[in-house]
Amino acid sequence: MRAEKPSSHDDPARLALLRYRIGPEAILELIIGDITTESTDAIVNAANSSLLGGGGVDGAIHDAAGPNLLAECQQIRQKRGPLPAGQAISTSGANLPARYVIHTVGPVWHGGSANEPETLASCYRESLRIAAELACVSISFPSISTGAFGYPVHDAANVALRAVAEVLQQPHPVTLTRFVLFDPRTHKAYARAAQQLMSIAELQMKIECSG
Ligand code: AR6
Repeated sequence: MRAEKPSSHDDPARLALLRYRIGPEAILELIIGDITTESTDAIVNAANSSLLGGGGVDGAIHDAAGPNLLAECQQIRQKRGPLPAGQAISTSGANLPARYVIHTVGPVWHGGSANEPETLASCYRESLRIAAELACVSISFPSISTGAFGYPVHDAANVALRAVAEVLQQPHPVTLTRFVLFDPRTHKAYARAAQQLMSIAELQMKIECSG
């Protein structure tokens, strides 16, 4: 992973844009913002197993998407039951700018010895797998599990970025992965994790220039 300078085409309204290159052609971005306004092909929802909505980013996505999103979630829920943590499913984007919403369930933080890192990594891997199946080239993630589910944000940022970087090291249909972080503290945690990740030799990451 290499850091890249934002280009002159970037929207100046993008707060705190940091950009990195992963592997041959994937771009990873960190911004501060509201994921419901993103026009990437897919946005990811940090849902709960019921799939029937909730607070935080889940509530914001359902509010912005309108009732058709809930209706789709209800149908999926009826068909397959609750969604286990670490898994993901997709719906349309309903009234959102994004074409699809990928709903995943992060782990509730129980202190770190209940497989939380593996479950959290699985959320990111599964979301990218589904995005590829849907032929998406771009996806936006929130910081899964670091709100109501209580996952410490620095640890979650490391797990999240590493999981994404490992997938995108290989050729992948998704070439833009954007983390839309809701507050400066979360953005800072992800920026720090990105910095650490760039020095991990086995992921072949090195800094090219700083954004
Ligand atoms: N855009 C981007 N990020 C947001 C937004 C937004 N509009 N709103 C909040 N965040 P949380 P979790 C951030 O609690 O920890 C729900 O009730 C928020 O600041 O939304 O995975 C679900 O139904 C935080 O950094 O998700 C589940 O029951 C991050 O999103 C439960 O919460 C995640 O916080 C899931 O908990």
